Amino acid sequence: MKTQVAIIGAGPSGLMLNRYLAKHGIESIVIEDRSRDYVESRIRAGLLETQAVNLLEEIGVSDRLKKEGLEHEGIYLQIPGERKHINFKDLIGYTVWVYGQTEIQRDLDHACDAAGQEIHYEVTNVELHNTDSENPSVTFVDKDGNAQKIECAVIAGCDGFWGPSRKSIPGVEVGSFERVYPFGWLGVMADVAPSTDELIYARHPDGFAMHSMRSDKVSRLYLQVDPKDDIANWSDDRIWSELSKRMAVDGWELKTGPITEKSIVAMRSFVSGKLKHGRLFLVGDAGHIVPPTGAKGLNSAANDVRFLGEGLVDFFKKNDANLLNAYEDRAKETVWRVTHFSWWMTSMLHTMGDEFDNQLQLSQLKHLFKNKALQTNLAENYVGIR
Ligand code: RFL
Ligand code: PHB
Repeated sequence: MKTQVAIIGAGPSGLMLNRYLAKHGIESIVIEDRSRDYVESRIRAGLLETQAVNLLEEIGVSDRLKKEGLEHEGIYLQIPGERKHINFKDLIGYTVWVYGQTEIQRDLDHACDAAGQEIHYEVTNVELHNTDSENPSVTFVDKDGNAQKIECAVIAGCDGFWGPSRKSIPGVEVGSFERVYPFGWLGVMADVAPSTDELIYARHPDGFAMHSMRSDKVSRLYLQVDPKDDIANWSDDRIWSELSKRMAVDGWELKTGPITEKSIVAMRSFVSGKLKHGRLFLVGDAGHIVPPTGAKGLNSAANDVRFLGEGLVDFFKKNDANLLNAYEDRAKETVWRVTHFSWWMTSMLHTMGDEFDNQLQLSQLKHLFKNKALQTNLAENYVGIR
């Protein structure tokens, strides 16, 4: 096979990039090691910032998002006894959108179907070759067991944190940073109307709790837990009672309902030492990971897609490599901003350390509840104005 860009990974990064390139008349081939069903049903992100919504609109996959998504003007932050609304729209004039990653994935898949874009699912033995030359290639074994080769001008590594692209870069460990947090999130999806109009981020002495949603009938909730805890230790009753306790405020009640999915995820921050090696470019989780407290993973992936997409358009259409060569620096500036914001939100809201740390967190939240400059700073980072 021959194409301009070989895209490894059919998650949000891979397919957003595929659609962006297609819109600009640039050809790409996508390969993915999982099945389409598996990728479509992976429950993850829910919160989209303005620039991600703009990108989806630009590549023609925002119709359902605009119809079924929920536009939110702000979030609630909470300490025991006090819930404070931070209104982004009033503070800085921007809103955010609640729309599940499963839905974005489906919309992207359907857009690829409509365009006749082939995606090779369930491939194995993916290997990258000659990435520091002008003729890189990707080899793999297709679903039917046939050995395949894609010859291309550029490889986009959109294969998430565990994929082969980053690992293929010599010396990538140099300048890579990782922080593994001593807690995880237990996430549940429940068939019950949300008990709140906008997201609640609650700090509680027993641990962080969060209330998000997917629609007016489906709630998404999270609890801070030990990352090594076994989900089997968490009955539905125990989950609801812990959520109700950690999010309690006078006059408010958490509605409960059937839990349809529950799992525990570890939390880490990671920034790759390199996002580029010759003609290989890392996009999204392949190059960087944040804890979900700032809702930045998918949003910064969209940011990478725009920067790489712009670089590739100049490269293929104007024979100008300047923007493409600037990709790593442009992307990393945002990556470090969201890395700091996600770390800050995580550190302020999760229970860790001793009583001194607890008092510092509480003091910071109380200060934020009163101080408009701090609220504006949070709002700008949360909606992604950079
Ligand atoms: P993905 O989604 O991991 O997709 C990578 C794809 O590459 C495939 N792959 C391979 N393909 C071919 N060959 C191989 N050898 C391959 N190895 C892997 C994988 O199967 C997969 O399909 O990365 P991508 O596309 O960069 O997208 C990143 C986002 O998925 C991620 O950042 C977000 O989900 C993070 N995140 C959130 N981000 C937000 O912006 N807002 C949120 O509200 C938000 N909430 C969350 C989140 C992540 C969470 N978890 C589970 C970590 C909430 C949670 C709980
Ligand atoms: C979600 O809806 O899954 C979600 C929203 C905001 C976050 C994290 C997760 O910060």
